[in-house]
Amino acid sequence: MANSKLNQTLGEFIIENQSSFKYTSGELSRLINSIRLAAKVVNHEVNKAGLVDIIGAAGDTNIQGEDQQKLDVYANDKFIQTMTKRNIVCGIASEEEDDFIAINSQDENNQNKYVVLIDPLDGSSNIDVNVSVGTIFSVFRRVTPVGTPVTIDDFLQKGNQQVAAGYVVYGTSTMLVYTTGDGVNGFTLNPAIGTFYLSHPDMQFPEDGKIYSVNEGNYIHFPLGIKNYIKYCQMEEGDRPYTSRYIGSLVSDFHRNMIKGGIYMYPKSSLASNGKLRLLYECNPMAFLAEQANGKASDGFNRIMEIEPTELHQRVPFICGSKNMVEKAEEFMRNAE
Ligand code: AHM
Ligand code: MG
Repeated sequence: MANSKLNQTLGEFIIENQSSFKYTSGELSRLINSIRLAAKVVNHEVNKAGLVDIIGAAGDTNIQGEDQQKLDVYANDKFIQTMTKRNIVCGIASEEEDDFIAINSQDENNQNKYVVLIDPLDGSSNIDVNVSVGTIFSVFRRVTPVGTPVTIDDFLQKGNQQVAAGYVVYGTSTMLVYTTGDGVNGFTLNPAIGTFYLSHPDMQFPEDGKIYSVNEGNYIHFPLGIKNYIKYCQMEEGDRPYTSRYIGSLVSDFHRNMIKGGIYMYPKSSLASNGKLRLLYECNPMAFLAEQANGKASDGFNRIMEIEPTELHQRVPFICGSKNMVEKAEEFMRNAE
């Protein structure tokens, strides 16, 4: 891509690419714009987290007499508020909420077509120790008729029906990375002026990688196929041993692996029969991004995006990253059956 593209702002990029999206009502563009705005507000708050001793911890009252909120609650409120107030979508499901939220469900005139599923602040246990966290989002067209209240069916769609997905990583710099099904592009926030710039056009997972990311503390509880694959990663042969890197923030581990080449695994274990990660808020959007970036996402046997969801907070084992690495892990899973 020509260097001039790298000066493009996210706002310009959205306008320029709106027409390449197959449903060109502009609604999806407004939706990405609202996520961009909420991301900036949350970024500002995340960056202040280290000041907690000075401005007060969650549960305290701040100098303006406002209650300090936990950051994950704050992020949840900001994303929901932004999308609701601007009347952008017809429904939202959040990892932080027990049930989905119907927007203007009584309003027969609600013509919005999209629902959003969001994990507002993933990896939030990392905040206290100044480690990157992220926001993950997934967008579907509703399946029930426009103008009627949204139902659970609008949210329980297979990942292969997603029209957009992305994440924000609040890292050494803050980035918004998303896809609308036409590749993956990454935008870096210039905090001085509050603008996202296209910094990583057409992101691609290398087909092979040398990084494996898994919580090895759970090793003895993993299925045999995963144990064998981990041993394979550690074996001295060819380009192995691989390097182990695990931040414990899915967005950051995924982001690094997409740039450098690697595999992320959160398998099932004898402690958690379906692993930990949520199909709808975490795995589906990351799987869509991975496939759009020439990578792969699997539960060990099946493509993540073909799993039929049965409930909002469903968990699934998750293996995601460079294509050849994921296929090798799947081979180990099959051979251990
Ligand atoms: P969360 O949604 O409660 O933040 O949990 C999801 C996070 C992922 O970001 C991360 O990859 C994983 O949990 C880490 O879990 P563990 O500490 O069990 O390794
Ligand atoms: Mg999460």
